[in-house]
Amino acid sequence: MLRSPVIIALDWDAFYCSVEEHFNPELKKIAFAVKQKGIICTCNYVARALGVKKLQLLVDAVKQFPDLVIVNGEDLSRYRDASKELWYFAREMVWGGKVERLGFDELFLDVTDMIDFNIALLDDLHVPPASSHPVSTFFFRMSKEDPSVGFSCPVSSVAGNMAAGSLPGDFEGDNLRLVLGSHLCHYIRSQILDIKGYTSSGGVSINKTLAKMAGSSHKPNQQTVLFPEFAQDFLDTYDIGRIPWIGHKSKSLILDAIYKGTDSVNHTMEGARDATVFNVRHLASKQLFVNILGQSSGDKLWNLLHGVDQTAVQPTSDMPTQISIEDTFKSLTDLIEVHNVLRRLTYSLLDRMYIDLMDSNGDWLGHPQTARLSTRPRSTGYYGPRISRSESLPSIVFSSSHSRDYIVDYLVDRCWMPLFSKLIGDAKIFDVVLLNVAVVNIEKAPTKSSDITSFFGKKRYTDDNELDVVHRAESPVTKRAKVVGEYADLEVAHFNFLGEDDEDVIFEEDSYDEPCVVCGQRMISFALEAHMRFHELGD
Ligand code: DCP
Ligand code: MG
Ligand code: MG
Repeated sequence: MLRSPVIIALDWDAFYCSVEEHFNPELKKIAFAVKQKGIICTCNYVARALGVKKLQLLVDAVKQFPDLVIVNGEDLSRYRDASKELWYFAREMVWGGKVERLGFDELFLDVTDMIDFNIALLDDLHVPPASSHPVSTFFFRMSKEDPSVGFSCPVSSVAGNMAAGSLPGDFEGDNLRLVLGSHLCHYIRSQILDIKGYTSSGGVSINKTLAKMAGSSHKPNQQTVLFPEFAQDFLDTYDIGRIPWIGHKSKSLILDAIYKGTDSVNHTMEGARDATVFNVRHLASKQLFVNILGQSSGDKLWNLLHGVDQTAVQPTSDMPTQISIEDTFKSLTDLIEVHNVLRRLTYSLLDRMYIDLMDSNGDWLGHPQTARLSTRPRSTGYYGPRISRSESLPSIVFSSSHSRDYIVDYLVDRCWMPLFSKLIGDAKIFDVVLLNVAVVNIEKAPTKSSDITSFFGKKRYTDDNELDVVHRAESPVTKRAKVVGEYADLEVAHFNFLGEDDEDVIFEEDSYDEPCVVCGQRMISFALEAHMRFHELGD
């Protein structure tokens, strides 16, 4: 019989807040929020209990909750580091390291092998897998080699919550596998809490989407298993916009198609159109989805509404595929300013490269081949397409015989500025709202020969350049530049609307140039997308 995978989805609770609390435990007791520019990007559960909402506008939140403590979260370094540490820690527990990261605070764990192995042991033991045996306990092995490593759990009850409420018809096959999965999820979450101090919400099911949705149905610090027989009932109550991977655009296209030609004026209004999975499934068809979204997306989204998601957990590699740093602006028209911004971004980019691509001996683990500069002309709007230009990354980046300042200046003058000129063309007059510097096409360094000489055909400098050695040793802790936004190898789940200095964007009410279509609040255009999620999330 073909067995379904067992997937665990983990999402850290109020993640940025948890990281802040980690460094300052006093914060645990008070209501506080983390802000990025004009938005509350998250708030702790103490604040949520008072009514503060994720992605609420900062001005609203402080008006409504004058005692709310605000922490500036525009420097992502600590969140990124904590995220990595938790990922590594969770990955240690999963056989074959089958762990995929999504954004900073979510992991998907494919624990199918671990469950298969333990189910075989369970079968050998002839432990009655019937719910009539509430005392049947089982030692779940976390190691194939060492039978003493693991934990005890009851096989006749589920750890945590059950989505859609009830026990399945039987405790066999996939159901039993998910029961064991729920105990494994509980064990992994407990280890993370006990050893790393972070709470999480966990979901367990037969695919990534169901596991993720199950996980977010009971928060914080809880977990939920979703048995396949209840999946459709569970999904049917959701708004389609709450299904992961269905974005605003797809949702509007789907609703427009379903309600096209409806006489009712009300139906043209977003809120009045029933967008539940149940309704959409009954009013639409797979063909309609394909017609409006194209074959592959149409198929994929239609399947998701039916709880079918065949995407495998793709273990995230230690080596990012690209590293990029960006900042957004209301308007940038001056070449000297562009130069200054590029310098600042390049310092951050180099720091990021030292942290992510260099080992503790200062040897490069991977070498990006290409430098890419992207921008977005203001004329195409704050969500308009990015335009990019690339060229070979100068190998001076890997040099240990030049100071960091020298490398930054070299990159800005010889790489980014020429690329910027190409991007703006002959016009000379420009107005851009985004600058993104990236290193891409990262190739793994040849094993063992961590000596980059052979790789680049250059003489390798053996470190007597103190400045550089000091810089690199220190960079993870003291020399972190403020990283202002990153679209590294992660499929970033949300729009980061970061900027380093508020001088780039003036947050006076009258500079809020776009109204939110739902609440009418005016705000910086590039914060709109994140703010819309606030409305989507509802209460
Ligand atoms: N984040 C962000 N911008 C967004 C959404 C989120 O910067 N538009 C950041 C802040 C969050 C982190 O990403 O702490 C994780 O996002 P989640 O949606 O998982 O939110 P939290 O972890 O904060 O809260 P929850 O307990 O609801 O998971
Ligand atoms: Mg979270
Ligand atoms: Mg999350």
